[in-house]
Order: sequence, then structure tokens, then C-alpha cells
Amino acid sequence: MKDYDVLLHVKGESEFTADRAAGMEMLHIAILTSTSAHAKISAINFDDARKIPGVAGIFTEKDIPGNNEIGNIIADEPLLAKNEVHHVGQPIAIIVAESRDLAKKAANSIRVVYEELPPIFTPREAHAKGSFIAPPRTFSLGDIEGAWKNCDCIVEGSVEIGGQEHLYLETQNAFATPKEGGGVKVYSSSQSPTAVQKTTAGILGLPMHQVEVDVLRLGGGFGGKEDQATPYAAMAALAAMILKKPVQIVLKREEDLCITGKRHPYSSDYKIGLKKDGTILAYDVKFFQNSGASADLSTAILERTLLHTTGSYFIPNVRSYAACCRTNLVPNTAYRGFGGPQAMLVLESAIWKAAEKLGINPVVLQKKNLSKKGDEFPYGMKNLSDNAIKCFEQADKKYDIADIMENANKWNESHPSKKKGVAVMPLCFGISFTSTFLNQASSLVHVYNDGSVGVTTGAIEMGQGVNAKIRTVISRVFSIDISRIKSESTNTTRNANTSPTAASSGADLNGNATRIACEDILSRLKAFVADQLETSPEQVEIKNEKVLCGGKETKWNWTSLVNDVYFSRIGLSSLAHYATPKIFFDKKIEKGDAFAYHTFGTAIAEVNLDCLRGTYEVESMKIIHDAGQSIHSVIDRGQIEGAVLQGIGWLTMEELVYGKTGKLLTKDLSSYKIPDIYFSPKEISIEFLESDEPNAGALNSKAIGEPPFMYGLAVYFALQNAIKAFRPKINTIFDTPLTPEKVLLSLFNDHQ
Ligand code: MTE
Ligand code: QUE
Ligand code: MOS
Repeated sequence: MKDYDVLLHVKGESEFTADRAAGMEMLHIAILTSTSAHAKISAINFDDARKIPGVAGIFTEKDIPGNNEIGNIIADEPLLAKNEVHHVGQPIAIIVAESRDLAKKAANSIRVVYEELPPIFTPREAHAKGSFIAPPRTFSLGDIEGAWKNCDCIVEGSVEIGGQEHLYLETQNAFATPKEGGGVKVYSSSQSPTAVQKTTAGILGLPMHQVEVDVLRLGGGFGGKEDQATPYAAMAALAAMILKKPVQIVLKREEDLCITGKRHPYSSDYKIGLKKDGTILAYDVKFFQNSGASADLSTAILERTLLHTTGSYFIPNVRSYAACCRTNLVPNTAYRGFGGPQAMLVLESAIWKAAEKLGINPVVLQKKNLSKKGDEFPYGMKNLSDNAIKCFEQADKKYDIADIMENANKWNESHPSKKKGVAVMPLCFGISFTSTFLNQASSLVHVYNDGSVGVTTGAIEMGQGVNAKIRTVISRVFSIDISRIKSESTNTTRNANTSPTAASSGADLNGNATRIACEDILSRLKAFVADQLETSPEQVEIKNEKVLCGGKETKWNWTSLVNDVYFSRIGLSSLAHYATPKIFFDKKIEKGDAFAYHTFGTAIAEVNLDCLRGTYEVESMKIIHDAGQSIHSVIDRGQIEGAVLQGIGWLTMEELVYGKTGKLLTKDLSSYKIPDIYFSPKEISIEFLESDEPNAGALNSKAIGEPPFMYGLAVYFALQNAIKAFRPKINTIFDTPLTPEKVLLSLFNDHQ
């Protein structure tokens, strides 16, 4: 589908933040970061660095005119360290120079003397020592203690889950220019311009109106630029304000890998109880989140973990305990799925072990326990739909799950050193920010008097196609050609108090706000025609740019109508606001209708494992996905494919390794591997669940960004099944990622 952004991308003409600064004369920043995971700073010597010609300034926390604070939810993170450092890579000072290389050279010449303190790296250790970001939380349903006596099968175990690097193509960067009257304009590669504006204003001691933030598009964010783009924007703004010159900061890939947060690793313990017939009766789980050294978004992420405790299933007796454990690693942050994938992985592992004990295929348990309409989630909300079951049934009908599994078994019998594995992953993901206040958006639509249209919303385009979706909304509501519509950059002077583009709700919230803005303008256009023709506005309709009255053509088309309306001095712009109706959550009792709706789906994965080498390939991913009434099926397909690949990467080859002193060892792309095109599933087939239901997304669509990430779990369990086909008595350990090295060790080590 030809679209404005796509054309710019293929021609190499689309601009990213650093391109917008190209050719401008400006200063450059390098950051002095901590080499210690936990220490007091006893001395720093800047003398040599200051002497280097071309160094324009060196700034520490002492130079911050406002509040040295970037913690958004909990104020616990300094922009520049004061007396202590809490993780390797923590910013201590910024060095501003005529070039990036010079700034870096100056940074390297600075000596920091540390007085080492004992570090904590694992969440279990932090938990044992009571090192928390915030008090732990527990969600419960039914009677967990009373339920065990009714169970025929009880399984206990633990799951260790690794983190994940975002690896957006465009590294963190920003540039800032001073403005008249002491203000600053910041160009940032951020998913959250309002957070950049607010935090920068706080750092500089300015009101928010003195800080303008502009974002054109991102070369990927995936959650990594939701909170963690902010410090770089604030650093550039600080230097620009003090030096009164434009200042740029661009992280090199290695710096970005070392100093930015990642998906949270989790350690978890579970106990699951079932009846003989496979009904899950009870589930007791403890999540220990490795939050890193400060809060960032960890508490919100933990909340989403709690909310996804039971995944796609109904379980009548549940206790889910979760703790944000403070460690001396880089603060971890949002990443596609936002704590949901970790919860689902633990539950699917428990189900897998229970199935093993009962001697049946996990898919039998999965199917039997799927949540249906009216079933209660542990947070008190009722499931509003039967789509979990519908997706599963559509997948089974189309692909015949039993048949796929039987074929794999047959194949395995005749292949002694290669094994196929098959697994199914049902999906149920809640849509809405769980912090209710964030579920709002605004859209500013201008109809210019030549009939062309400009739109700005709070949404950030980061490759997910939100702008194309918003243009589609305008094109449908006005019934005009999409080529008439242009998306402008996201700018805090046009849309204020915007929520981050996150929680998969960018298109939902901003699409709905845009619909309301268009309906507002449309009603003025219709009133004008009705007035001229002495009829009622209900008689008037715009269809494919023709203006109809009572179903008959009039003298107007879109452009002539817009022109006449303008000459009649009627406004052709609208600024609309949207807030998701009905949702609420009461943290005191941990209950509420936290989500506008859930997104559902089912994936079937087939893998092929080479049991002599430990290497594997994904043969196929077969997916039935509930996208509601998709606004843009090409984009939605792309979102599913991308998310699936990230999900597979997280659980298979993407491994973060830290040294004993808390330094990241996998700090380049030769040691941190992500799936490439050769590792992609040989076949990905995607079918959408037929839907004519009303949905809360724009034009009855459903959110697409994060949910399909969780289909990657199917590959993980398919691999476990393949390993088990080779070594039926293996004591399966859940410790992700399941790299080829780990597969090989598990095949030849004796776990029995
Ligand atoms: N797709 C691309 N190409 N690039 C991205 O950075 N981010 C994902 C998802 N898809 C992302 C992406 C994440 S984490 C979210 S929350 C959603 O897009 C945000 O966009 P939406 O709310 O408009 O779906
Ligand atoms: C999903 C999300 C977010 C979330 C909750 C979700 C998110 C986010 C916040 C959040 C919460 C409280 C704050 C704040 C942000 O919550 O992205 O600034 O004070 O930023 O379920 O994606
Ligand atoms: Mo997405 S992790 O909510 O930016």
C-alpha cells in the first residue's frame, strides 16, 4: 500500500532527529559514566579534561539550576550522580566540546576515585535483603489455601527469565537550541514528549511553557524511549541553556547498550494445582522483578505482570505476589509487553510441568482452561468476550493441531538426531494504561481552505504506522482521499499533556481523538450545506469527496465546500480530546475494570532441533489474531511479524551477560545476537479473527502493537518439546533464553 512515510523511507528521505540537526553548527556531548556498580564517589579530577582545546564546558549535578531528578513515577533517580553511584553506566558528568570525539577524549581523561560498596545483582538476593523500589503487592482471587485439598495434581517449580535489549535502529539522541527569553527547544527521539518537556523544565527550573519539545519520528522505540529518552534531552537542554549554543547528543551503539535499561529479568516461584480432568484449580506465584538501581517504570511494569498472572485462562483460586527488587544494574524499563510476557511465561511453564506430571499434552490443559465470557480475572474484571476460545477453535479448525503434532511425532521416530517440536500459545492481553489517568489523548485537525488536511496528535510515529492509521481515520470520517492528509511532527505546543505512545494504545487513543475532531468539523460542514439548501444536517453526507443531500448530488464537492465554508467565516480546525470511558482501578483492594478490552489470539509454532549441535530453526508460525475491525491490515500484519520475531529472540538467542562487577559484557552486536532474516520462521501465516463487534479502538479496531510479542512463547515451548522428544526423561529447567549452547548442555548434561 503506497503511503507517505513508506515512500520517504524507500527513497531515504525520511528524517530522524539527528538528520534534523544536520548542517547546524553545534556543540556535542559525551557522558562520563560510572565504572562501579555501587560506590561512594570520593574524588573526581576534571583538570586534564578542562585543558583540552575545544572543550566548551563540563557540567555536574552542581550546575543544575532546577531539580536534579528524572524519576517520573517515583523521584529516585538523579540526572547526574551526586555522591554515590548505583550502577555501572550511571551518568556522573557531561562534557561538551566541539566534536563528539573530542568530548569523548575529554571524558576518558577524567579520573574518578570510588569507595566501593557491596553490590546486589540478583532479584532473589535483593528480596532477601528487603531491597525494594516500592512495597510488594499481592493480587488474589478465591481461596488459595483452601483449594489445594481439592487438587489431584500439584506441581511446584521456578522460572528464571532473562532481560532483552531493545536495539532500536536509531540510538538515543537529542539536540537542543536556546530560545529567546531563556527558553529552550528540544528535538528528542522520545515516545513521550510531555515527559521530556516536564523533566527538562524541572531540571532547568523553568515553567513547562519555556520548553518546547518536537518529535518527528523515531527509528524504533519498543518501550526503550518511553522513559529513557528523557535524560539525553535534558542533558542537551542543560548544556544549551548554560552555553547559549545548540547542543547535540548522540549515543554510540556500545554506549547505548551499556547505559540504557532493558526488559526486566524476573525470577519466579510457582505452585499450581489441578483436578484429574485437567481443570486448573489453584495457582500461587511469586514474581521477583530485577528492577535495577532506580524506579523508572518498574512499578507500572510490575502491575501489568500482576494483571496478566492468569494469562488466557480462568483460574478460580489465585495468589500472585510481586516485588520490584532494587539491584545495582542499570534501571530496567518498558519493552513491548510491559511485564505481561514474564507473567505468561511463568504460567505456561507451570502448565507445561503439570501436563508432564499428568502425562498429557500441554495443549489439552491450555484448551480446557481458556477464559470465557463472564469469567473473572484475579483483578476483579470480567472477561468481556469469548474470543480466546474462538481464536483457539479457528486455529484448530484451520490447521488441525492434533494432526500437526502427530506428524511431528511420526517424523521424530524416523529421525534419531533431529527432533521436531510443536507448541501452542493462546493470548489474552489487556489494553489500556493501567494508570487510568494516562488513558487520554488530543488531536488537532486543520482543514486548509484548499481542501488539504493537517493533523497533529500526541502519538509518536516509531515505525508502528500510527500516523498512517490516523490518516486513515480522517480519510474515512471525511470520506476523502488519503493523499490529501499530512501528519505533522508531534509537538508540545500543539498537543499538551500527552501520554507516552505506549501500552499499544497510541492508535486507539489518538485515533479516537482524531475521529472526534473530524466529526466536529464535519458537523460544521453539514450544517453549512443544510443551511444553504434549507434542509436538516442529517440529510447531508459526504461520500468519496462528493457532497450529497438526501442521497442526491449537490453542486459541491469536498474542495468547493471547504472553500465556501471558509468564505462564510466558519472555522475549519478542531482540537479534540478523548478519554477512555469506564475504566478504573482501586489499588487499595487491587480490583477494578483496568482495561477497556482484551486482545486475543492463538499461535502454533513448529521447530526443528538438531540434537547433535543444539541449533534450531523455526519451521512455521501459524497465527489467528483478533485485531477487531482492522483499520489497516497491512500494518497490522507487519506489527504481528515484527512482534513475533522479537518474542522469539527474547526467549532463544538474545542473551545479556554481565561480568562479576556488574559490567555488561554483551555490549556489541557480535556478542548480543538478535534474530535476522535467516532465523525468521520459514513460514508465517496470519489470519485475522472475523469480527463485526464494536470495539473500543479507533473505528472498531483493536490495539496491535504489543500483544503478538507473546506468540514467541510458542517457539520456546516447542523447543522444550523437541528436547523432550530426544531425552524423554530430562528434568526440564526453565531458564531463558534457551540459546543453542544451553540446548546442547541440557541434552548432554545429566539432569535426571
Ligand atoms: N513497531 C515498530 N516498528 N517500532 C516500535 O518502536 N513499538 C511497539 C509497538 N510496535 C514499536 C512497534 C510498542 S512497545 C508499542 S507500545 C506500540 O508499538 C506503540 O504504538 P501503538 O500504540 O500506536 O500501537
Ligand atoms: C502500560 C504502560 C504504561 C503504564 C501502565 C501500563 C506506561 C507508563 C505508565 C505510567 C504510570 C504512572 C506514571 C507514569 C507512567 O504506566 O507506559 O508517568 O506516573 O508510562 O499498563 O505502557
Ligand atoms: Mo510499549 S513497551 O508500551 O512502549
